[in-house]
Amino acid sequence: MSELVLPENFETYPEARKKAFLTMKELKEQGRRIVGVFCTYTPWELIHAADAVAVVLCGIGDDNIPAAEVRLPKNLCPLIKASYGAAVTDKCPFFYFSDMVLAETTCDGKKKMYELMGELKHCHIMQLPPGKTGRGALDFWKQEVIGVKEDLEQFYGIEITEDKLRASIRLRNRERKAVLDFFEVAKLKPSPITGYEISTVISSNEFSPDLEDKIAFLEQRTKELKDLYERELKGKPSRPRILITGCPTTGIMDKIIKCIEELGADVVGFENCCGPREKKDPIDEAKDPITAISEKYLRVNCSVMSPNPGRLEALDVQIDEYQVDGVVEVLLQACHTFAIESDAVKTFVTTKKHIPYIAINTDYSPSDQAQIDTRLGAFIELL
Ligand code: BJ8
Repeated sequence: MSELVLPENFETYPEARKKAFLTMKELKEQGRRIVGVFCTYTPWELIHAADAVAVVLCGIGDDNIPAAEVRLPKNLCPLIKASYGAAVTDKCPFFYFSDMVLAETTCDGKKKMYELMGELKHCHIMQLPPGKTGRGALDFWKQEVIGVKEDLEQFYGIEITEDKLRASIRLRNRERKAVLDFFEVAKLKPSPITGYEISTVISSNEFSPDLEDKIAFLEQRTKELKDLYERELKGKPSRPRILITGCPTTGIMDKIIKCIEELGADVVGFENCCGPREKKDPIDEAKDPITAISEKYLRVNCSVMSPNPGRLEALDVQIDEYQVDGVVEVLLQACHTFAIESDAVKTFVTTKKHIPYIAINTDYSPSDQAQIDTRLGAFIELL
């Protein structure tokens, strides 16, 4: 293998980014296959069955936006701009060292951005049907899943056997359960974990590529938190409990999640792709693997699907199970699908669940932080 080089600007990077680059470099030096992913629709089991490591690509960072705006419009979702900006400037260690990218045509902005990203490295783009229930939607999506399998096989010169797929489904279902149990610790009242810790752990790519290590870590942390609750917190008063919904919040963890907790409430749940959305829904291990994988991922409740009634059903359950006092909807700038759904979400939360709701429209820049603090502070006082 030819020697792996780090990006030109490596020495100027912050320590955390340097560390991630070195970890990924080591992985490549060990000869591991690496596939970059973005979205909850990604059929990870196929990547795992190809003996490849799936890494979540960076879609955060206000500093990644200017480079993206050279080719992308300013009035575009910051997640999309940051994803492209981090890739094109060699600031995302996961993109830099991935062999290929597996992405999906979710919203219009993302799918057009992937055309530009495809100029940088091989991007396999799965075509997502516009709805889950439309005639032929599942058959169409299943063909796309088969297309991924074939591309991985051709790209790496390997065969993804049925046995490998079945083993990978079983392992990922165990991982799902461990992640779900970790999320559900916050159902305890008062919650023994901050929403900020939940977000940090879940969005981390720092786990060992061995999923067994990740499962063990999560099981251990879940146990510690339950013990902490029994020992010190049970019976104590709880702060107001917030559920986050809307767009992914990894890029605004400090701006929104930390801010809510510093203002005196606990973020206990996430009804977005940073929460248990797909973890609650294991893959059927008894079925033909390709069919089971296709069915599972088509069930994801994302606003890019029309219609998307499953999202309100999930909100209904989560608000009750996590004993939620108020809902904060995060709408990233120019995200039309979540912005349009927010009207139905607000009506549902306030008139069916009878709890307060607030929508925060924002991007990755710090310029609106003071305004957000004021609005969230007033909202929390209401609870
Ligand atoms: S399954 S939520 S991870 S698409 S916020 S880029 S929709 S304009 S991120 Fe998402 Fe998959 Fe859906 Fe989840 Fe577009 Fe909206 Fe930006 Fe978005």
